[in-house]
Amino acid sequence: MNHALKTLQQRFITFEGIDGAGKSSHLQTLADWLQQRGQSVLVTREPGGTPFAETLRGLLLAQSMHTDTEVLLMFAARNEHIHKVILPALEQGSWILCDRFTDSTLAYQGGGKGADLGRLRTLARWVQAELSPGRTYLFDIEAEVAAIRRAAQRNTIDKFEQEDQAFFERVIQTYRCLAQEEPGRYKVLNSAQTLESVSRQLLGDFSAYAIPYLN
Ligand code: Z5A
Repeated sequence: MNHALKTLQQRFITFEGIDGAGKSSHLQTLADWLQQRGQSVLVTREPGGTPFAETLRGLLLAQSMHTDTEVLLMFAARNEHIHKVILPALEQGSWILCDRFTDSTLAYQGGGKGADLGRLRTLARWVQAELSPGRTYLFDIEAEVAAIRRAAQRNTIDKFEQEDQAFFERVIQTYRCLAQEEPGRYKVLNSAQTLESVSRQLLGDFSAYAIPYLN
């Protein structure tokens, strides 16, 4: 592997989980932690992160489409995001905190909707080449608990949030398998605990992980 990229991508951190797991809340906690230490931080999300990819996000979250179309649009948005935002920011020495990345496609389109994982991985290799997150946090929570949190919070719901509980159970099970496959990259956080407790788990792990990569 390209040695320079291998070092740079240790600052590429992704946040994963089913909706309502709390990843967006904790992403901001980590951004604040890094900024307080004088680090350059870019907060971004998928699908999205560039004007064009945000346009695709609008379609993906609102329109019904064939699962393969959904997969291809997710990777099209990701390709833009990688080339226009992620790689340039890594080259400038920034930390990147990204709300969802390819693991979401494996979990939602693969686990949730039954798209073939082998084909998804082929597309991931094509689009990402050697790029991979250095650390991925999985906010692990039972689908039932996440649904209660979502119901308490939301006024409007997008296409994915209309899926039933069995769908979200398949998604979280897929995430758990992915985490077992790559224990060096993944850190699983028990997100059923209080916000404070989840923050402690996150910052406890991250402060140890980040030592070699802080400027
Ligand atoms: N998607 C896909 O299918 N394939 C892909 O490849 C990609 C995405 C990249 C948009 O994602 C959709 O795209 C997503 C998957 C699909 N759809 N779904 N469903 P998104 O990330 O933009 O949307 P989201 O997943 O719905 O995330 P969110 O709204 O940002 O939710 P969250 O990050 O999981 O949770 P939160 O907003 O931080 O917290 C939810 C609420 O719970 C909030 O009121 C918090 O205050 C509360 N909360 C959080 N933690 C706690 C604890 N510990 N205790 C009590 N209450 C808590």
